[in-house]
Amino acid sequence: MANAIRFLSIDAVQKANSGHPGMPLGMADVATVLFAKYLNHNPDDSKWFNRDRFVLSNGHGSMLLYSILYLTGYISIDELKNFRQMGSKTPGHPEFGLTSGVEATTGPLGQGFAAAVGMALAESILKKQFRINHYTYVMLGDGCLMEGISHEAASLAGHLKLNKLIALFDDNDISIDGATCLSCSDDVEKRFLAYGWNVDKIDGHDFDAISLAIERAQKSEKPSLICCKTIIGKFSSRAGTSSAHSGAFSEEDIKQMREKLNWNYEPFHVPEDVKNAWKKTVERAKQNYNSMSFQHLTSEEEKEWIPVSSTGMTKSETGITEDYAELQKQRLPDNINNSVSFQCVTLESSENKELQRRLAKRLPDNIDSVFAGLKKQICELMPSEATRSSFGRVMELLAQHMPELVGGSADLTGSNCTKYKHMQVIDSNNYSGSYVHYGVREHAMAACMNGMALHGAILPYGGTFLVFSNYCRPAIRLSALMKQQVIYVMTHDSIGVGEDGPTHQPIEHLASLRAIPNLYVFRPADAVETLECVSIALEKKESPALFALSRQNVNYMRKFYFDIDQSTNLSKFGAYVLCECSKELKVTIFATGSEVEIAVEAREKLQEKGIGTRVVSMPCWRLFDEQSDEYKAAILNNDSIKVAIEAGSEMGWHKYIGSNGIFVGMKSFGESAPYKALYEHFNISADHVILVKLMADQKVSMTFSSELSGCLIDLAAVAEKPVQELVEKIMQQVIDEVENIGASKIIEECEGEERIKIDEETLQKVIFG
Ligand SMILES: Cc1ncc(C[n+]2csc(CCOP(=O)(O)OP(=O)(O)O)c2C)c(N)n1
Ligand SMILES: [Mg+2]
Repeated sequence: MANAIRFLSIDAVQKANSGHPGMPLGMADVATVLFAKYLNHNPDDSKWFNRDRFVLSNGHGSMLLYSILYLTGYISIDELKNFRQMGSKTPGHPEFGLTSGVEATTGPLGQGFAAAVGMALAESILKKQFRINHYTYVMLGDGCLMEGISHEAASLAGHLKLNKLIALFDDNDISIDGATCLSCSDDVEKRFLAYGWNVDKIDGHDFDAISLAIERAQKSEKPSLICCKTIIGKFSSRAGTSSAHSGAFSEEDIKQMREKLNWNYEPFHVPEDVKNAWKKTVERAKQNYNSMSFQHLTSEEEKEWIPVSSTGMTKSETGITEDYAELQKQRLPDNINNSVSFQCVTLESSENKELQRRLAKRLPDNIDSVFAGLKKQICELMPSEATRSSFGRVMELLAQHMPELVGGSADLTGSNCTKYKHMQVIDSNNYSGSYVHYGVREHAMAACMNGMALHGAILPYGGTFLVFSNYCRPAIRLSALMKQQVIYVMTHDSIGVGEDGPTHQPIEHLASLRAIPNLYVFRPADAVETLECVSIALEKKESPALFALSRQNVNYMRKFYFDIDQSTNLSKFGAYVLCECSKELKVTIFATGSEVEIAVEAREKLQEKGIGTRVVSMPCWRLFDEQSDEYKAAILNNDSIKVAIEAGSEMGWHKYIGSNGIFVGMKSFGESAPYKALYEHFNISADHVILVKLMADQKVSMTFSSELSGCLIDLAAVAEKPVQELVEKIMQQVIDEVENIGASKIIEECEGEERIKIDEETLQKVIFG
């Protein structure tokens, strides 16, 4: 049976002339024992809720999994023949959602392992709510264990005593560069013992040893690591060397392997007796399916009951009557009727409905009215508060109605506003809570949330500072790629962090996160927008959402939107006119989050000067991009001067404000200072917006005269007090910069004043960076 995995794997790699045969050749024996004897699964119902989860963290060995998925009836032989080809269900690395039986997208080493920790955690949390009972198996290699994320994830799993987690380590001492001793001399056993794991060391080619180790692990009270000593590329001429890791073998090599293992068949051919042996393993797994809980029930009638075994409950605890059990037995297929006794129990029909709701990711029926009630309250209250507090305000209420919400933070609970009064903390003695203290483990937190979301019936959210989203980024990318609904709560979203300084002040983060496809990055301006964005995120069932939330208080902004009926969710357009101009439209100011109030202040001042200005609040770029062309054109209004204000990187903004648009934001890292001083220092202020707008106007005349000082002097004449000071400051900056860059400059006397002449290119460089 194991050799079927071996030959299917090498046949597929040969045909594709690309792929990784070494790992399947080495781990075929371990995988065979696991799938044949232990893994509970059902190819006819691959989403069976109580199935054991199997994650291939060393995703480069995808052919091992695909071979098994073929042998157990998930995919066809043609898919194996199409390995790594366009449109096949057998891409280079396993992809969740594409291939039935693939539990997680893996390939970035270590991510699958951490996701498996999340799945095991989900099982522990849900066990009480839905009486599920399954194992999470994860296969991983040296690479996964070298990756830092494996430390965080293993440490968390050990702390939480996730004893249903069983990790099968392909302990082959080889990675791409050669022997692992080139770069690593960890004692993996001691490392995991120190994390509080149960560790076993076996010969990964000894079937009995594999069986015994899995059985020991199943009984363990701790998570288990089974170090399986294997030979990479076993039976090939490259066995035991890094050259077996990837790439097709020579024809001669393949011929010798076929001879050695007596496998005298055409490529992709599996003899009937071996096929049958694999089929039998499916029958075993299916038998458990029929006698275990949570099948996907289809008929209306059956939805009212769920058979359960292995619950550890006595007959009386199940609360079922013999009559009822009899009735359920009659519904079961004949072949297993006898193996099921009174183990059929009803879940309270409400409990079952709740499970169906959560698996389908349907929101509770009353959620619209919950949102509407809170929105009304906020509109009356008009709170000036940090958007992280607004987020907490919204989630606190929602979490009381949505038990699927499992929150957490990477040791910043109070700062992230992620834990609410009614929430119990999950710990190794009690998993019935809904809050995880992830510790300072952002990598693992994000990847575990993926695992929980993949598991089903949980909607995870977790927080850290936006600047540390970089530590979550690989997992965020995978949430987006796997279409998983995970909510990332990223507070302290700009230089508004203040005194903690540039290490804690995100600059390029919004731009880089917005670049991730399918990730909805929300940066709400106030409490109402925060509520609206949360409600949108809950509807996005196939996308992760990331909230960039302010540390500092922001004013309530929606009061500037003049509509008595505030019920429309304006944020769902991604960008909308918050303040319309009351004169002919000359300027449109776009802003997000805490900078929206600066935009509104600038608008007021420009309007006073007779310059018609509108403010567009833009809480989510992606949503705006999805609007109709007409809507986008109406908002972008290409005839007005466009200004964008965001205390972050300029990158991406010119898509909306055009190449001539004016960006007011960050061009460097921040500084350590009180936040108000920082906004002033970096010229993120209403006055600066006015100044650059006026300068932009002047630029037009600059085409006739390249005398910058003239421009500034004229400007000084029209500007009022604070702006005038700013003009002087900027003039000085210009002079300094011109000197710095050594640009040619001519200082001349003109009507008793000193003037500098510089060319327009230099001017642009100095003013606009
Ligand atoms: C995060 C990450 N870094 C690098 C790689 C590229 N890569 C793929 S497999 C591999 C070596 C992994 O070694 P091991 O897990 O021991 O696999 P084996 O060669 O034993 O199959 C590397 C570096 C990757 N897939 N993910
Ligand atoms: Mg290895």
